[in-house]
Amino acid sequence: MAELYPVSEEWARRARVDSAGYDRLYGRSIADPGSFWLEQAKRLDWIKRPEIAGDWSFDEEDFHIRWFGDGKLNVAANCIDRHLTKRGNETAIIWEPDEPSEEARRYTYRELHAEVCRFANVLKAQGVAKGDRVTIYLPMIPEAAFALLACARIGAVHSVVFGGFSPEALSGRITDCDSKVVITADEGRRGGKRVPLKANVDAAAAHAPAMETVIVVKATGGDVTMQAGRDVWYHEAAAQVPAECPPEPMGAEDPLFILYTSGSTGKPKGVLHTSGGYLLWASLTHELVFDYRPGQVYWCAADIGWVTGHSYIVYGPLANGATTVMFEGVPTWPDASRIWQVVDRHQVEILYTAPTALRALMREGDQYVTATSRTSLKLLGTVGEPINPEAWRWYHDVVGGGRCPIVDTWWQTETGGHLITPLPGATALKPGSATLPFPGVDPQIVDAEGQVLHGAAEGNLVIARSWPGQMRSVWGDHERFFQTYFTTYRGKYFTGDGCRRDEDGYYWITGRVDDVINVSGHRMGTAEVESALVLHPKVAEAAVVGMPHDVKGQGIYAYVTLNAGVEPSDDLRNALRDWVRREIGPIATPDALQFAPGLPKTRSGKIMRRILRKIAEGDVSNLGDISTLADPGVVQHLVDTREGRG
Ligand code: 6R9
Repeated sequence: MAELYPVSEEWARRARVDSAGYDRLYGRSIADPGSFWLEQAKRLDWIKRPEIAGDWSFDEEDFHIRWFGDGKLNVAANCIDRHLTKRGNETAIIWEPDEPSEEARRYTYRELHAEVCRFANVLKAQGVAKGDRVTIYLPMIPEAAFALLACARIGAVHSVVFGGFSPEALSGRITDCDSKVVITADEGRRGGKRVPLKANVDAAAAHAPAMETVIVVKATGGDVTMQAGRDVWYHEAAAQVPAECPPEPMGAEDPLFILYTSGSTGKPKGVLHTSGGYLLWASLTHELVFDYRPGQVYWCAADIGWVTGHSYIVYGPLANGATTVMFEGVPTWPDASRIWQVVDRHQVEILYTAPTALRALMREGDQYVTATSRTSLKLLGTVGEPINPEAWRWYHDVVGGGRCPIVDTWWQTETGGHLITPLPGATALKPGSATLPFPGVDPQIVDAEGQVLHGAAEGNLVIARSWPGQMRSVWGDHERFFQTYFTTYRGKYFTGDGCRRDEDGYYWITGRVDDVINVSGHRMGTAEVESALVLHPKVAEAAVVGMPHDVKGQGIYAYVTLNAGVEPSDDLRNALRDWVRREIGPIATPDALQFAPGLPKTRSGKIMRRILRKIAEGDVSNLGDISTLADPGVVQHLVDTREGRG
């Protein structure tokens, strides 16, 4: 039986929600969602308060999802302006630079207001208007937060592209949402290394004809080429505009942002989130899951390029008037003490990070942790992938000194914020379980035929009703939205995750059941890596699967069939790994690449990934039924030449 960590008496007493409180909230949210959500909506500042909560149907004939559809608000005003009278002089953002010897920078809510207004005016001066898409390709500098909020202020739709993505990946995303303006920096810094962001934008330009203007933030002072008529220095443009910009009134269902994410097939999808429901979800979950109290220093150590950075560095915390830490660097540089030093330096009380970072730090040894104080810490959080109980216990015992509850938050780019998660004053914890649904969330476990399984059960995780933070569409392809998420199990949102529910009703996410690999908490579609590989002139065919990886959770294992006459070699293997890195970005680099004269296929030509996964895992004793293969002989050959065998 799994260990149980009960809620401490102090947490039960002090927290916003205790166990009875959770039962009440959850019960009301399911029994009477209309009045429950209108009540919750009061936490936002509305220009026009909504009178309708959810209005949705997951059925094909009448498919639609709307929340607070008659409400009007501005997201940036909710994150900044409404705090000015009470907390104008309190710190909104603490920015911790890559280089530890440099001073951290702090912005009060009043300063944030001025920065965001100025940025918004620069965008307006460049012709950006309500509804226009703006691509943001920035490192983790304060301007990244300013840029998001500036878009929200004028009603432009931001699309953040992670700074680790290649020019090819960037141009695809600029083109897909037709953004005329791109915001970047001269260079980024991470772990003492420079990332040539502006040069990447220049390289992307050839394949991004929509791009007309590039706004360049001077971050490092590194050399860049400015193209006259297209490129604008941010600091020069900002000097010419006022620090006041009225917030644009937006419908609750007006788009707030697009964020591209990998699915099992095709190109990355532009996940679309709208204004009212998303902000409500980000803000409510941030307050209840982290039990956030005014004045606390809160740090989510994600990158703004991922949804975690959107919801839990920027929108959720700032909507709640929090002090949010933005960290430019990486956990392991200059050494494995960095995270804990930053915790001490800024007296961080709430820390939110990913299992992959914890595993990487754990293997460096406890001394990097115990050399620091960490007495400020009260609560720890994790996100991105299932956390193995060993890493959970290390986080709890060594990092948190046994004092801090851990909230293991399960959610997705598509869900906008946490869906299955403990509440620290309410939920007894089990290492490795995301525990129980947040109020309003109706999870079900279904079998392959869609039968709902009750009680303790294992199967696929679906969500049976809409919640305010749910994505609203795939940018430019509403049909794909419906097809991807609502056709596997009719009338339900399919998460793509496998899941077990135990006898206490706790949920245990078992990982993706589709062709998505979770590398260090980042989603990679196998199809994306395969199409990058087959672009190479020497490659005939490629199949990519996930494999277990000690630190990354999952690694990428590629099987490659070469064109006739091309000889496999170590040089070619390295060249192909580099090729993928250049096509997509470093996170997509295959960890193992095996040359395969043939791939196991059914007679109808379908690649049998089940078998490739087993070989990649090294689990070759039980390959199951291979009798349907067109040529069973290829399997033995793959087993004999497996990468990293022995
Ligand atoms: C927020 C985020 C979503 C996928 C999701 C699942 C995995 C995220 C998890 C978790 C187990 C957790 N995942 N959190 N699995 N426990 N606490 O990560 O969004 O990048 O879209 O990934 O990540 O497999 O389906 P995203």
